[in-house]
Amino acid sequence: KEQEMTQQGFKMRLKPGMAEEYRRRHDALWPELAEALTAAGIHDYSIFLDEETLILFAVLKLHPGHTADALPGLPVMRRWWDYMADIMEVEPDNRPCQWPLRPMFYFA
Ligand code: RM4
Repeated sequence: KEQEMTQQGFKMRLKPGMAEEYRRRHDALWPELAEALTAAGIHDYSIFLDEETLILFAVLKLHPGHTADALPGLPVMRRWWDYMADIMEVEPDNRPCQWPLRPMFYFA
């Protein structure tokens, strides 16, 4: 069977008035976090903001054999989530509230 590229979409939510700060922090993504995402098999990762609802729409691709499920156990991921917790809606442990999105269309 041909190995398929997996694509995932999900949403998160920004706190009001934080768009510029969110953008600033992601423009300066920590190199060690970028390395961890790449090592986990994540690529082509984009986040868009719906200014009206403050929904952050994320879409990413996962290489076959990815280890994205292990990311929450990495100290650098936890440090990033702690750092972001003041500007995003988060769970009690500071991971961002995250809602999966249903794939409806893909055009390659
Ligand atoms: C996001 C949030 C996500 C992380 C990206 C890089 O705002 O923390 O969990 O994958 O940053």
